[in-house]
Amino acid sequence: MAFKRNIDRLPIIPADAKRHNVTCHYCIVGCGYHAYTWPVNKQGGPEPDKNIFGVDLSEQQAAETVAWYSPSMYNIVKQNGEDVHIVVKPDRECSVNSGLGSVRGARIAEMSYSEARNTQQQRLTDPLVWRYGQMQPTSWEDALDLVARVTAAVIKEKGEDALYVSAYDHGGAGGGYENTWGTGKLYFEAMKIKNIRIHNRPAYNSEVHATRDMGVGELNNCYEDAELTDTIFCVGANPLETQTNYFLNHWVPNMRGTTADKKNEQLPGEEHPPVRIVFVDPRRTVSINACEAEAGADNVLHLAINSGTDLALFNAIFTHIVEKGWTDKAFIEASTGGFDEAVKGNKMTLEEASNICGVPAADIEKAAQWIAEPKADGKRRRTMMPYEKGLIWGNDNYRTNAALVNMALATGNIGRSGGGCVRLGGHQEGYARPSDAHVGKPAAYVDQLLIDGQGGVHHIWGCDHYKTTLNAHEFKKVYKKRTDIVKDAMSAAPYGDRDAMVKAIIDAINQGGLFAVNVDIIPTKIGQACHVVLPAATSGEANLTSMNGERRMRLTERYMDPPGQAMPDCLIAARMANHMEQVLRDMGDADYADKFKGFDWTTEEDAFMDGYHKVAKGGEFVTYDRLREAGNNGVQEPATGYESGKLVGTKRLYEDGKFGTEDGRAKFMVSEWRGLQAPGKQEQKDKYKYLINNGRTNHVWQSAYLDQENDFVMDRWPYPFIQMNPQDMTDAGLKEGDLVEIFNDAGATQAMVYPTPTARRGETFMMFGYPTGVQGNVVNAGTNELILPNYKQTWADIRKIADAPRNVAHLTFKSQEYKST
Ligand SMILES: Nc1nc2c(c(=O)[nH]1)N[C@H]1C(S)=C(S)[C@@H](COP(=O)(O)OP(=O)(O)OC[C@H]3O[C@@H](n4cnc5c(=O)[nH]c(N)nc54)[C@H](O)[C@@H]3O)O[C@H]1N2
Ligand SMILES: Nc1nc2c(c(=O)[nH]1)N[C@H]1C(S)=C(S)[C@@H](COP(=O)(O)OP(=O)(O)OC[C@H]3O[C@@H](n4cnc5c(=O)[nH]c(N)nc54)[C@H](O)[C@@H]3O)O[C@H]1N2
Ligand code: SF4
Ligand SMILES: [Mo]
Repeated sequence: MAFKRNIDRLPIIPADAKRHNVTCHYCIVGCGYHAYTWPVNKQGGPEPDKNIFGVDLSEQQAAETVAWYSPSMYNIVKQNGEDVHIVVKPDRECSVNSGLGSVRGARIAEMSYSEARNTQQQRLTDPLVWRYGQMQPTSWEDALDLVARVTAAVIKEKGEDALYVSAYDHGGAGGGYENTWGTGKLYFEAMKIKNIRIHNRPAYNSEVHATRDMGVGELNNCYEDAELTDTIFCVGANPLETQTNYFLNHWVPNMRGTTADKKNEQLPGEEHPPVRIVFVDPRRTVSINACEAEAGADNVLHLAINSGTDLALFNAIFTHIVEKGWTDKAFIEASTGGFDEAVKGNKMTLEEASNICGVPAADIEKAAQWIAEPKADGKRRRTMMPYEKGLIWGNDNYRTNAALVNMALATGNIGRSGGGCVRLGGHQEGYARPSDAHVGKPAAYVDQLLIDGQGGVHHIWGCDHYKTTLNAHEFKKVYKKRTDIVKDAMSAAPYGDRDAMVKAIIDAINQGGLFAVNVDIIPTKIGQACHVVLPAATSGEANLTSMNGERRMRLTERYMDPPGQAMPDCLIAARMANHMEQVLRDMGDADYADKFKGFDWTTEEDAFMDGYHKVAKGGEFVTYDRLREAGNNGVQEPATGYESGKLVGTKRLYEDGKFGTEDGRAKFMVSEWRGLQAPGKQEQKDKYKYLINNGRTNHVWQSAYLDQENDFVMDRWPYPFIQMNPQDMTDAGLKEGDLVEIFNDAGATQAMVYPTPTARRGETFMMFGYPTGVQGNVVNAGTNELILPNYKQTWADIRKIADAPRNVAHLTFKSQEYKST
């Protein structure tokens, strides 16, 4: 193993170290951490009064002690210009994780920018502009002036529709209401940008339109519901690897029976049988393995459906539940509408579904029983239905989402303890923006318009389409060509002559060029095509608010300095607006300039008070001070008050049976099965041999933007893995670790073969968005009617490129499953 952390011994955290509240800025779960910092020339001692834990560290500590931290939780960073030691360790008192870290979160410290210890030296420290044929560092003033002059010239000449924007809807790492508000106010209030897309999909729309149209917000339960539930019906998700501590701290205890007291206390007078779990996923995941090990194989059912056939399965289960009379009639009557139409429209027999989904009818029937057959005491089962990207990036997204919510409504499992039909989630969330109504529905397919030569300026905030979009091969080909036209024009113009430079850029845009601005924390792949790169501060380097998958809102307090001149995104947006105002005034358009007023923020808190505090439901109760007091347990949104020095929140949505529709009734939806719906999918399936299913793995966070500079991760995954059935490998002449090309009509990419005996013949699973092999290259351009991508349904052929290279030689290709003890 080449992997080293260069740690000999670690300093003891002194008793007087500063402590900051931190919400992990990786996944949606939002585990609570504390960042401890203290001067670099000091350290604590083993005596109880000399260390932060107040215990005698010369004694052996117990196995689960909190008086401990790992090397990955340590670093040396700058705080107000001084070097300080930092330890970022999980908080035992946080109800989300109860002290658990994960293979991602436990590395927050070592993934920080450190000049003293050389970690994350890739971080951007200064604004960069294209000049003399390369990217050169410059001042904010210079970079923003260029951005504003080009942007203003283009929108004055061609209108605001010529400004294209790609912007996260979460607000950067760790979410951030401040940052979505900053960008939202700029593009939706000062301007009315229509050609805008979100970080993970090629348009500005909801991932889960249907549930919202039915009146059911997608984060409607709380993590405790997983401890109280009788059955979990988990769709297209792999929570051990992707919502790790939610799974470990709230699902597993229920499987182990350690939540029995909680059940008896909160749900008295009913039977609490051992929890059962159904997984709907074409592939066997380690989550399924873990559930079998923890709950017993008899209590776990894996419906290994054919890729993209969830809708047929849900309609069959729905139909069966209705036929058996296992619906919640009182709830349907009191709180919903459209039930009879849905029953009629979605009728599907177990056999029909079995044919489409490729799973035995008896298993579908069993799933229906586990979901809805009354318990031995005659009481209704409590069933939770979590879902994520296997459904969201799956075939016929809108209808499939509706079909799942139909099941949850029919069984009365929304707004009820132990229930919920919920997204498991991706990042920490932090959406607060002015209305997006002008964008329209369906929203513009931004990637396609860019490929078609539309747009003059492109602003990109914290996302990297080169790694993460669909039809990525084609996108990159065109994007490079268009941005090169502008680069060549810029190289030919004298940089110091601003008017000549802007004119050269505009002329190039008129010849089909595109001027691109990238706001990020590292040099990205798409950034290589950009003309201006702006360095953002990230979580921990700015104050940042966000909420997790149970709407739990916290403040992550700034605990270190951002690298160099980097600034929080909200302030970058504000400074961009200030420059736009100035430039438009210089151009003599005072009315337009006035629209860019109201960005006089100097801190993240200013952005928060202007945005979330004013526009969010319950936002008026929430301030930084109150969140600071609320600590790592924060408050569950929406806040409903501030009483006796505490924020009051909302544990579960819809407990009163009133939903988010005009009449307050949740709507059932007709959602008929119509095969592989997105253009080109069925043809691809017919033409190519392998399903290229794709998604995530435990160690890696997203497109590996930080992991790519972390030895621990790059040692394990120098290349993205593609899991293959060993017999398929033999047939294709492949050995473990070999590099293969994956190719189809949409494009080609590369991966490393990982033999996986549980993979079905002809079905592979590849890591998505990896720097050394982009799965999105082979995802075709087809979307659903609301422009939701269909990343998961991709088919291609595979051929060998090379034997396992040297940096693969040390890898293990063992199964990642574990046995029950
Ligand atoms: N370790 C780690 N955790 C993460 C992330 C990360 O990068 N790394 N990213 C975060 C983000 S942004 C997100 S959005 C979430 C995503 O979280 P998940 O949705 O849990 O992750 P994925 O691996 O994308 O996909 C989940 C499963 O969908 C299955 N699937 C594929 N096709 C189908 C289908 O047709 N039907 C069904 N039912 N299932 C199918 C795949 O086999 C896969 O096991 O993870 C978050 N958590
Ligand atoms: N094939 C395939 N494609 C997929 C998916 C899939 O399952 N399969 N999943 C989709 C999903 S769910 C997601 S979420 C997307 C992810 O797609 P992206 O959002 O494009 O990918 P990330 O790696 O999350 O990229 C985030 C970028 O933000 C930067 N960044 C991090 N923190 C900050 C910050 O505080 N400020 C700023 N300005 N920048 C910051 C990082 O350096 C990185 O370059 O991929 C989507 N694409
Ligand atoms: S489970 Fe998610 S939020 Fe928790 S530590 Fe791991 S990455 Fe962070
Ligand atoms: Mo995501």
